[in-house]
Amino acid sequence: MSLTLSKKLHSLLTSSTRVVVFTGAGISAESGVPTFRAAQGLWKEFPVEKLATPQAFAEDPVRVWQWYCWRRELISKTHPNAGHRAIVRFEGFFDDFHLITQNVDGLHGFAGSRRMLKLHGDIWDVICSSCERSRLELTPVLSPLPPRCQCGGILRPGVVWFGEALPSRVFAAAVEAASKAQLFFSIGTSAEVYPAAQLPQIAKLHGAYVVEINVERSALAHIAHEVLLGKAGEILPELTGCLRDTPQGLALAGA
Ligand code: BJW
Ligand code: ZN
Repeated sequence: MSLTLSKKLHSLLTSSTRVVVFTGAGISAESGVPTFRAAQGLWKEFPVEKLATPQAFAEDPVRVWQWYCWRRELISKTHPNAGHRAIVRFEGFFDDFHLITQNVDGLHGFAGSRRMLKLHGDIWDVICSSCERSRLELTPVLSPLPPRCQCGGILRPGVVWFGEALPSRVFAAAVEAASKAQLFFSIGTSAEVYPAAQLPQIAKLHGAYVVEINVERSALAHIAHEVLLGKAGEILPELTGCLRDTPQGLALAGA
């Protein structure tokens, strides 16, 4: 695939210092992690209200944990792809760069992204429902289920379910980054889940140039200044491939 950059995007890529990348499940699709809302997505096979709500966990923690163990095992066999790696390169290009992700799979971190705002938590964290202590638990399949904390409380996956508030400091930092961004990329998200889906809107309202990268137009496409249709793992390396460091700052390769 060969990407032709618009003049505007070309100019913003070389002149912007405040850049935000906002990702969803589509960035990990090429690694083999299922997305949520596609025809073969997670929600088509498993009803969300039975698995990703606090009510579902209260009703049947073992059922919920079985689903999370299955996903943890699946994700543990995957690797970051060219899209994740291109975003790591972005971090070095722009003075004030923020990666905001809705993903819980950890692949951005495994690729080498150092600073991330994780809006929906992390599937590798476990939190005690009683004492609220949290810890990283990298063994994919836990046994016995449900796992228990040393205080005796039931441990839960460290993710944000429907009806739960996003971590307030993380969301506030994401809103601030979106508000200050000159260039905002929304990548591989259907932009249907709120409040995360407000971020591209906030960025646009504050003057950012909003670019969507997706295999199909999402719910936010109508507000984006540009939609780059295609796989994130193909488009993102083309974008970073255009850029090189110069002593004066950024330039386009070959310029
Ligand atoms: C590719 C590709 C390739 C594929 N390259 N692209 C209005 C305002 C505020 C809230 C609400 C509201 N209306 C309704 C709500 C409530 C609710 C909500 O948004 N519901 C909507 C469904 C309508 N929101 C909430 O409940 C949130 N909490 C909340 O609002 O709290 C209020 C509160 C305040 C104070 C006290 C108490 C409460 C919480 C939302 C939590 C979402 N959690 C999940 C599960 C996380 C854990 C887990 O993984 O198990 O997060 S749901 C799921 O959706 C997951 C994702 O992060 C999230 C977004 O999905 P995403 O990433 O966009 O994936 P897909 O599958 O939808 O899209 C993939 C895209 O990739 C597609 O577009 C493809 O085309 C594309 N693609 N291959 C590029 N190769
Ligand atoms: Zn505890």
